[in-house]
Formats: sequence, C-alpha cells, structure tokens
Amino acid sequence: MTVDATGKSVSGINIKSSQNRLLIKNGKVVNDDGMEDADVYIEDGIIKQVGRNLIIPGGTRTIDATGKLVMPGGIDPHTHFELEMMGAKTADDFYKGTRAAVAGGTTTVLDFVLPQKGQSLLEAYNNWREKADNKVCCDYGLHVGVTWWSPSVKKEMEQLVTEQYGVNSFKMFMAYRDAWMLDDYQLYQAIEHCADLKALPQVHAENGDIIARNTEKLLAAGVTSPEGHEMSRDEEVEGEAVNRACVIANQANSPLYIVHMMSKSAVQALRIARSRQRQPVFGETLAATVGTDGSHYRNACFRHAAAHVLSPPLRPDPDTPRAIIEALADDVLQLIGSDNCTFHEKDKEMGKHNFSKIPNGVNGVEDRMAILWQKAVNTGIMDPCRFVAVTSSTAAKVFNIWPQKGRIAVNSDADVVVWDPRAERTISAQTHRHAVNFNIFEGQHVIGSPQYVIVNGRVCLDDGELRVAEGLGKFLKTPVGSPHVFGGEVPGAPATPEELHHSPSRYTNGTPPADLLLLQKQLESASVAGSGCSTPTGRKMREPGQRDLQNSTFSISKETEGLDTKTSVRVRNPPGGKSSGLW
Ligand code: URQ
Ligand code: ZN
Ligand code: ZN
Repeated sequence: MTVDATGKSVSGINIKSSQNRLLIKNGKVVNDDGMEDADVYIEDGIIKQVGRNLIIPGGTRTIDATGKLVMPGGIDPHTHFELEMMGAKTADDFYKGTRAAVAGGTTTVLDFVLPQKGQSLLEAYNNWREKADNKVCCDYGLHVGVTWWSPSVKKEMEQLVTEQYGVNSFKMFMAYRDAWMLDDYQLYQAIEHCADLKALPQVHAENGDIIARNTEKLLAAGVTSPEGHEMSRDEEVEGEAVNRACVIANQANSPLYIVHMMSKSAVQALRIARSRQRQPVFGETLAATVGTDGSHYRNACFRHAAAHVLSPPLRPDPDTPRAIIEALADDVLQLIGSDNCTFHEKDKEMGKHNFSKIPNGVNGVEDRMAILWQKAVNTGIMDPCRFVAVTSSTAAKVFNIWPQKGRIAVNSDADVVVWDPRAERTISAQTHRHAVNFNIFEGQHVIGSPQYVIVNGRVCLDDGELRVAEGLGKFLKTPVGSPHVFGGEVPGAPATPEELHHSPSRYTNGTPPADLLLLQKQLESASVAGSGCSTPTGRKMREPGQRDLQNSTFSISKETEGLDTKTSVRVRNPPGGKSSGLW
C-alpha cells in the first residue's frame, strides 16, 4: 500500500499523477453549446489548452480519442451515500458510491445532508463531512435538508451558506409525513428564507397527507405488497404537489428546483408553472425514470419488486420514460440525477408484509449516463450537446460551480470523459460497482460508455480499467447567488441571448411577460441566426463547413457512421439554441 503525504492510502495509484501531463488527441469535444474537433491538454489537474496543433511538452501521456467524444465529466446532482433512513443505512458508502460514479463517467456528485427532526443542521453537516471527506474518489458537494422548522434552523441555514460551509441549496420534503415533511406554512417560510440567502430551494414534491391516508386504506384492504407503494401515491398526487410547490415559490418570489420528477402529470404541472412563474423553476428527473418503469412493482418476487421502490415511484404507464426523455430534450426538464439510494436485500425485507416499511431508493449513479445515452441519444431524441447539458453543465450552472466544472475549456478542472459511442455492454449486478447485488437496469444492452474518465487530471478509468483511490476527491464549496439562477453577471461571459433569458429584470420586476413562451422562441431563433454556435466566451465552436445543425441531421462523428446503432440523429436542441438555455 502506498501512502501519500497526508497519510491517505492510494494503493496502485501513481500519487504524482495529478502533476502528470495528459493530452487527449483527435477527439470531438462536446460542450453544452457546441462541438468541435479539438485536442485537450491537461496539466496539474487543470485543462490548459484546447485546440489543434497544440505545443505539448515532452513526456506527456497521450490518449488517442479518434472516433470518441470528449465531454465534461458528469455531475450527478442527487445521491444518498451512507444515509440512515426508514431504519436502515444505504449500502453504497462514499467510497463505493463515488467509485461507481467514476466508473460510469460521473466526476462530481452532490449528496444530501438529511438531519433527523430536531437535529442541528450544522451537526448533521459535520457528520456528513466526516463520513465523506476521506472516502470520496471524486469531488463532491452537499445540499442540506430542512427537515424541520424553527428559529434555530433558520439561523443555521444562514451559517451554512457562508464561505466556511459552502452550501447553496436546501431540500424540503412534502412527503415522509412522520419524518421530514414540512407543512405548507413552514415550506413557504423555508423557501422565502432560501431566496433571502440567494440559496436554491429544492423540493421533494408529493402530498404526504394523501399518501398517509391512502396507505392506511390499502393496508386495511389487505394490500401489503410493493404494488401498494405506487397505488398509495399515484401521479395525480405528484402533479398536485409540483403545482403547489411552484405556487408557494411564486408567492415567495423565489426560484425553485424540483428533485426527482417521475411522471407525466408532474411534468405537465411544471410546464404550466414555468410559463407563469416570476422566478425560474428547474426540474430534475432520474436515470430510473428514463431507464425502467413501474411494471416491476407487479413482479411476484418481493425482492425484485421491492428493489424498485423509491419515492415518488416509477409509473406503470409504459409511455412515461419516453415522455420524460422528450421533456428533457425540449428543456421542460433541465437535469437528470440518479437519486442513488441503495439498500441491501435484508433491509428491503423490512417491508415484506407492509409496503410502507420498504426503505425507499434505487441504484443509478453508475449507469445514469449510459442509460440516458442509450435511451435518448441513440434513439435520436437528444443530441450530444443536450446530453452534456442535462448530465453535467446545467448542474454546474445551477449549483454555481460553472465553468470550473461542467465544461471543457481552458482553466476548467480536468474532469473529462472520453466517451466511446460504439462500446457495447449489458448492465448487470454481476459486474456493477455498487455494494448491492441488484441492479434495476439488469440485462439492458447499452451502446455508448466511457472509455477513459479523468478526475482532476488523474486517469481513473483507463481504457475501461477502474483505478480510483479512496479520499482523492475533495469537498466542493458551492457559493450562493448563482447568476444562472438569480441573474447577474456570469463570470467571463459576454452578454448573449442566453443571458437575456436570465435577465433579472424579467424575473424580479414582478410582472412576467404576457407570452413567455413566444418570447423564448424569439430569443432562441435570434441566437441561432445571429451568433451561430458560440461559447459564452465568444469562441466559435462550429467548424468551417460543418453543417448547420438547426433542423437537420448530423453524425456524432465520421468514424461512427454506418454503425448498426442509430448515430445520425435529429437535433431537437441545436447548439446555441435550446441546449444552451436554462429555460
Ligand atoms: O426522497 C429521497 O430523495 C430519498 C431520501 C429516498 N429516495 C427516494 O425514494 N427517492
Ligand atoms: Zn426526495
Ligand atoms: Zn433523493
């Protein structure tokens, strides 16, 4: 075992590798607003050069990315590692969880500190830092749950948003009535307080009271199996809560982020709210939502059905995954997370005779990117730029770590994925890196996976071989007041049509435009016609002679043409158009 200067075990890893120089050559760089053929040169964990004909020092390791896409490492905005809930503890700890993340192309995770009712938020935050800091294989940040409400909670929120703690988002629950739920009066105050602090309020949108009553009725009627979980909280219950949360945020004149949106009804409520709200509303969905469905709750095997239990639940409607992917492509939803919250079989067994006692949660941090690529890009619903937006860049913008994270550009962190769009594999619990022996995507064949994953300049997935080390990631502070959420100047960016979407005057004067959607459309077409595919730094991304991607087809790369898988995809979100806009 090797030990570095700080005493951390780094077996099998070249501990000086962060100082190593790395060149990724001949690939196609994909950002959320465009693609270009470019090499990427990395030194000391930072991207130092992007372009062709770079001048590279001797002794630099070269990765040949011919036929591959070079993308920002994924940012998973929603994980639960080492979380104690419903009488159990999640199986993936911060080591195994971040190891699985890296294996799948994710280089940053945002986990949730969830205090028990009555517990100090600062105490819970410190517990999380203790659990995570020496275990993470990649960088991580923290959201904090506001799971109860009091003057002391309010005060601790004020402390948590300071530079010392680096938190800029708080999650409130409209479910888990006996554990973490706030009532509407408390939720209103918590959201108002977030807005005052320029922190982003997040909500788990369900109706805990309806769920509690439905659960009583189902159990009394003898429905005890996992199927009862979905029956107790059908999609109307989610849609109602999404609408209610949006109304409360609008009354509080606050932005809002809705986590794990699972149904068409929820998306429809969001779609309507986004056209009327004074402040932006962001919608997150999950790998589970696009990669599987609620038919599994009817599986006769308890182990199988219980492994799919999460809240809100997967929906039995077989059209839901497709509708959710389309909403992601069309910018009705903005991000995809995993909500990775795995439990061992023995823990799920606690609900063998009562579905309401099954610990809630599924896997997803490892397969999130491959599942979305398979379901959205290979099917032609989403282009690679939008894929980067929803899996990485938008999370970086919303949680105010952009362009340090979520971008392939000079001075950004060297968190990079070399994505092989032709790599084929079948997802299985036999080969995944999670601590559990069940995978909700079991048996699914995916085309497109990471070949190399570089975390802060270290090659942690090396031609498919995982070489991570415990504790090499670091805690990432997320400053409040993201300009992408609250308006204001985006660091290093000139005024762009995209920024006009974020104009504070539009959102803070109290009067939304009469026809917001029409205005958005006009701005989008102005962007495409006026500036083509420009980065926020003004660098033109589209190559000379490259086809106009607006309403046309294009190839992921010349090298991938002619494959069986559908690689010539219709662009619904042209770079410079919808893909770069947050709403
Ligand atoms: O609600 C959540 O996000 C966590 C605590 C549990 N996982 C889940 O069922 N969505
Ligand atoms: Zn939740
Ligand atoms: Zn969650």
